[in-house]
Amino acid sequence: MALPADEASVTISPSELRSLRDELQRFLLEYRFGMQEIETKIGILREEFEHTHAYNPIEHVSSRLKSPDSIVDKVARKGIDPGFESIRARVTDIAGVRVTCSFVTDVYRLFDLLVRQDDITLLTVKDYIANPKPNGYQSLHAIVEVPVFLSTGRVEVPVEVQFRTIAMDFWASLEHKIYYKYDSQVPDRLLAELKEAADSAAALDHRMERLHRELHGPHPSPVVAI
Ligand code: 0O2
Repeated sequence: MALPADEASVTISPSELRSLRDELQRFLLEYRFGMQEIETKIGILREEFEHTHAYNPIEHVSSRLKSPDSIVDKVARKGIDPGFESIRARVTDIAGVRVTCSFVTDVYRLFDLLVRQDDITLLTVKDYIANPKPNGYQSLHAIVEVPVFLSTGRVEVPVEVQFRTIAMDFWASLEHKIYYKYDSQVPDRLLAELKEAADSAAALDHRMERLHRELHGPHPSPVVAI
């Protein structure tokens, strides 16, 4: 069933509404399972890394499913056909996992260890660490597809995985709050200060990693083959 494109002119019966609700729940369930698969993979890497190298490269992991409201906003903003199939094809960040690492090296190491797993398909990468956004935002974004095995068979579910350091995470969450508070109309003075703060965060990341190396020597090398 397609979602109504013009909400003002549509009348839906209670049974149609129930069926639409069931379809939406079923649609979102696949993304929840995909998200759980990625969380499990990250959890295994974290535990195994700690066990093998006595080092934990992950500070914390969080995840979220996009709310139906945010999906509808994105569909409208990007002019996507409002049916489940086109949303499935075009909105690839319905399931999101954020991995906050200790150091920049860990960000790339974790990314590498995840995408080299042979059931994972890497769809896109955006490296906002090598190429920060003009506002200063940094993170490594990957859209990956992970298989989920349902009673009806195997489905490939896209999950957006964001890898970042604690300093990048601190900056992004403050910037997000400022945007929300100013309803996206942030004064220029604050924008300039946010950009400076992003540069300071990047310098701090660099410095902390150098200090860490001085204390502990180079990081353990990544596993060569999985
Ligand atoms: P939420 O609540 O985190 O889901 P699009 O997602 O299609 O609009 P694009 O280019 O696909 O745009 O997305 P991109 O650049 O990969 O970034 C998507 C997500 O990265 C955002 O999700 C944010 O979580 C984060 N992000 C990107 N740029 C910024 C930024 O400048 N500041 C902050 N704080 N976060 C950013 P959503 O959907 O916006 O929100």
